[in-house]
Amino acid sequence: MQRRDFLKSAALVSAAASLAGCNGKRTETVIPEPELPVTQGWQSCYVNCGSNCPIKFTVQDGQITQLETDDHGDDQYESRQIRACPRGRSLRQRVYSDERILYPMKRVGPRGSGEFVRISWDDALTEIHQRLEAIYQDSSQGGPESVFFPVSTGTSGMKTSGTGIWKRLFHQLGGYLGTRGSYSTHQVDTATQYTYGIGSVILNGLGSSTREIERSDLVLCFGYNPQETFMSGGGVSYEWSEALHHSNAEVIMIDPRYTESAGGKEQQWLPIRPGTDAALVAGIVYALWEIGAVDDAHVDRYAVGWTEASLPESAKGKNASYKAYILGDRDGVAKTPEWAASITGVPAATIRELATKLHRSKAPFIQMGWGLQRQANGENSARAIYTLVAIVGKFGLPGTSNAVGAHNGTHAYITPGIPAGANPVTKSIPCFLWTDAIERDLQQEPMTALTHDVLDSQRPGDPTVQLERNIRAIIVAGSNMLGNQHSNINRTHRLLAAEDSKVDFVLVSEIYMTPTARFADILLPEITQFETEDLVCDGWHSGDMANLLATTAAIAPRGESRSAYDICADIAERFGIRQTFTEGRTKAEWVRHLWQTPQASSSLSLPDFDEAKAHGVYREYLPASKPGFADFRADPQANPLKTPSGKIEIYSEAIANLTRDWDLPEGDEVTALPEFRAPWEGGVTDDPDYPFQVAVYHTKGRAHSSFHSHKVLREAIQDALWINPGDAAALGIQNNDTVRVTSRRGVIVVPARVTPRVMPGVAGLGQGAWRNARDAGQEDMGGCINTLTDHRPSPLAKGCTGGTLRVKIERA
Ligand SMILES: Nc1nc2c(c(=O)[nH]1)N[C@H]1C(S)=C(S)[C@@H](COP(=O)(O)OP(=O)(O)OC[C@H]3O[C@@H](n4cnc5c(=O)[nH]c(N)nc54)[C@H](O)[C@@H]3O)O[C@H]1N2
Ligand SMILES: Nc1nc2c(c(=O)[nH]1)N[C@H]1C(S)=C(S)[C@@H](COP(=O)(O)OP(=O)(O)OC[C@H]3O[C@@H](n4cnc5c(=O)[nH]c(N)nc54)[C@H](O)[C@@H]3O)O[C@H]1N2
Ligand code: SF4
Ligand SMILES: [Mo]
Repeated sequence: MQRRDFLKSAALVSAAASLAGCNGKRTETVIPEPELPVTQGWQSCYVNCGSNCPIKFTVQDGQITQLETDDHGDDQYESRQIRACPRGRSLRQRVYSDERILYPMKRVGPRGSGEFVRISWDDALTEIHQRLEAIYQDSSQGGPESVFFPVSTGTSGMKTSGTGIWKRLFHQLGGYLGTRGSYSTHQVDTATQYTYGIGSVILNGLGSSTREIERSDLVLCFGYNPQETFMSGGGVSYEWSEALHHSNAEVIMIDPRYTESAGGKEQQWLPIRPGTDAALVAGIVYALWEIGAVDDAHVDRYAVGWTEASLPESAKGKNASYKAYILGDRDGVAKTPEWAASITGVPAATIRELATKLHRSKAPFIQMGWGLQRQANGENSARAIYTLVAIVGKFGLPGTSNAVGAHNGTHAYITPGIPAGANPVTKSIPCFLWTDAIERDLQQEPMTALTHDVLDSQRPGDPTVQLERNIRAIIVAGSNMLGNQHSNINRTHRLLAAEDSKVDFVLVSEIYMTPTARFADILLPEITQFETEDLVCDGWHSGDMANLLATTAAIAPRGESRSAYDICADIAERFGIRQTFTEGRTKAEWVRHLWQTPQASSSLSLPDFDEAKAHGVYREYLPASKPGFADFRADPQANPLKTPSGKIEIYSEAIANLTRDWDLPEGDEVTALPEFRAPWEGGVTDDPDYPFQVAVYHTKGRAHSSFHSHKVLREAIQDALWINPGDAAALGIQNNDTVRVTSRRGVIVVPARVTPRVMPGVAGLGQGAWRNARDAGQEDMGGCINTLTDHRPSPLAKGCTGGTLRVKIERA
């Protein structure tokens, strides 16, 4: 029985009893129980953290009074409750935040000023229609190619709300300029494509399950912090701690910061200068070679380019092998542990010890996170770590990992969303380059296939593809890119706020008044998930516990907020395509319809929809996968990788060809081997003006910028600049002092946290804090990392380099 029903019947019993008492037929006194207007139901924490944890809500008098987490079942490892982290538990503050946008608004001040007036929905829709129609119909400089959606991750997991709905509408209106890659993993995806043959590290089936750690004797992690980045109780952080609990493996964490994941067990923390992992790998490989621990024949069997013999014909006779690189045959620099120590900050003796440990280990579990690849040289850092896997040679065995990560590649349930349809515009740019498509005069100086990796899916491989139209309209739904999450925010501010900005129209549909919302011309209020129903399945990083949930609305929409679906249906109506957009269904009807759509890979026969809504969480444990590359190891001929050679490509002929064809900006270099190249504002750069590197990280206090407005989280997890006690003393900085942090792009003002948990010469800063500056170039009192970062893309992937920066730190 539901608690609600139980309460009702209890109330009826006591009412009956007291009535009986009045009639004088019974004598005992029964205290009447009031009937509580309490309802409970299920919601989800939709956010881009990789999971979608179930949330149980209680509503009283039309207000959400309490949130709890998954409470089903016996909570054993294989039937575990998918408990929400503190962020999910704080979601009441999302619904009732002071920052909620409750009415449509129109900008009155300059762009970015945040000055708006309230307007009616009717006026908002009319203006959106007029502005968009003007741009779509301008055949000289407008048209679909000039409409743009920045990367939008805030509604990940939603099936009938959020970004996907907006994209459906815009596909039907004529499309928009496409993007490729993500801010998350563009460099490591590219590295994985060229080295292992698959262009994504997420849900690709290549990696090992975290549970392999139970059978490992050495866990070696490069910038991997699952306890903070994958916090779902159903997911990877739980698997990680359980696996370590059942394992005798030695754990070594290579990270500029001593992270949450490094605490608790007997582990070794090796602080490393940001952006130098490829040098560390080279030093380790040299040390392995030095002690005779590399079996050339074994490596050559599985990989291309360790020895001269395994190089492709085009590369032979040029000292182009990785071994030649290590020994310095081409550049005269042997990549000894001493060489690596001078770059990375990891002592040479420690590098030699590490090599010995890898040599002795029977089952090394080598893993990497992605902070190390959100860097100027991120592709080569990731490729170098894959190279270490190949050269150590112990992959595909129980207890090992090939460094791809804990992505089993198996979803038990895939709930379809309202189909977004295809984008009629076939041209796309790497997602990080959108501000260039505003800044450059593309009619004079187009972005091309060879300069900016512009692609046209209808003309694959065509080097003459180019983008000649600037971005004129920006549609933001589920993203904080304009004001916070894209690098060098002061530059974006200037581009959008200029009197003569090429961008004619910025439409933002949001829940909160975010730094991006402040740039809107028209700002629309969207509902939160608690004000609607939807379907949820596990996310892109839910580990081996899958889940499925039908959610219900807890409360009526606040203010005049509306669902993306209803807003888009009304815009579609103005364009005369309402029926095409809705297919005759309301949002609620879509949810029911989608539930009845056969599940792509579910092993569960789905119950009736209404029953499911009352039931809550369905879960399915996915048996731990075999270690990544098991089949490839067993028989590399029969089970080749999807690379051109079928092997692990340490040397990439495809990249060598790009270096010949591409037109790279000065200072950029793309190398056929994963050679170390110092990042432009790197640790080996001697820069007295900006003496500190910054280790940028994803903090447990937010998912990116989402949750920033939850005051309870801001109190619990201080946004502060980590600084080593030695550095702090030299600068006269004490714990909690306010500091001014300056880069070549901007200034932030934040408290300092003096802690030995960050290495000397490096400061630590969590990303995602909301920028707080009215004008471009003004000091940012909110402490947003992207006030400091540079917008220069990485050379190969053209990805986000938001972890490469140097700063100056002073007491404010
Ligand atoms: N709590 C929380 N969880 C999240 C997110 C969030 O914002 N908050 N975001 C989600 C998303 S979308 C993503 S993409 C993932 C991000 O997952 P990651 O990219 O893996 O997370 P980061 O914290 O950026 O980086 C991981 C670690 O790398 C370290 N590091 C930085 N630079 C270097 C380097 O050059 N070398 C080495 N060895 N280490 C380095 C950082 O100090 C950090 O501890 O997390 C997801 N989960
Ligand atoms: N320097 C630096 N920059 C980074 C990173 C870094 O490590 N360093 N990390 C990068 C990474 S990995 C990522 S994934 C990106 C993430 O950057 P974004 O994709 O911008 O993600 P969020 O900051 O979470 O912003 C999501 C927005 O969606 C809104 N939202 C939530 N629900 C709804 C809804 O139902 N409807 C609508 N319309 N909006 C909704 C939220 O209020 C929030 O403002 O940031 C990147 N930026
Ligand atoms: S782990 Fe992610 S999905 Fe789960 S409650 Fe936390 S932020 Fe939400
Ligand atoms: Mo991300």
